[in-house]
Amino acid sequence: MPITSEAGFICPSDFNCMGYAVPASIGAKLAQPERDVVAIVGDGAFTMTCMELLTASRNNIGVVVYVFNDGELSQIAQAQELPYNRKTCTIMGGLDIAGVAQATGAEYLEILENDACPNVAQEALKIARSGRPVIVNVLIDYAKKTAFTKGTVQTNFKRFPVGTKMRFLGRAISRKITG
Ligand SMILES: Cc1ncc(C[n+]2csc(CCOP(=O)(O)OP(=O)(O)O)c2C)c(N)n1
Ligand SMILES: [Mg+2]
Repeated sequence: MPITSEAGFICPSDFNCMGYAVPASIGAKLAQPERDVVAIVGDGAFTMTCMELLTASRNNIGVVVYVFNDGELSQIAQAQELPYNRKTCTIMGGLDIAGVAQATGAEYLEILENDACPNVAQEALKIARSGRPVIVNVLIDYAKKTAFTKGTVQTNFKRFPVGTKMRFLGRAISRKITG
């Protein structure tokens, strides 16, 4: 993702703490009201702090929150599927994102296909600039493994001592065979 301006990107890069995006975007907009502020957040992380949008509505803080909605904690599911050959507890119970918008007074938009991106993004910015927060529900398909998943699995595996490597590999293979 290209970052084209100074101080143009903030994230909780220490422990990648979920729940950061919505309140952080509100804080950023309060600090620099003349700039557009856009948050990108997974549906799991959004669930943690989405009600903060009520604060944004009440105070006319126009942020745009793009929720990457796949119904799962995908980053964890992808990392677990390889060694465990199944999903453990990563499938969520279908958050009604339009309902969150209604509950908090935010505007609700959707991106259901790639082609919709430019128009919806323009519309979202327009509404946000008028002082109303906007939730954009973005349907995401994580059928392919993310670069993060590939990287962390490889890096962690490489760091294991030989004995642990063998143990993990043996378990993964036997789970693949026995299902
Ligand atoms: C507070 C907190 N708890 C747990 C984690 C571990 N964790 C990292 S990614 C992730 C799943 C994120 O799911 P979602 O927000 O839906 O994003 P997706 O991976 O599906 O795009 C979890 C549980 C974390 N980073 N922060
Ligand atoms: Mg998700």
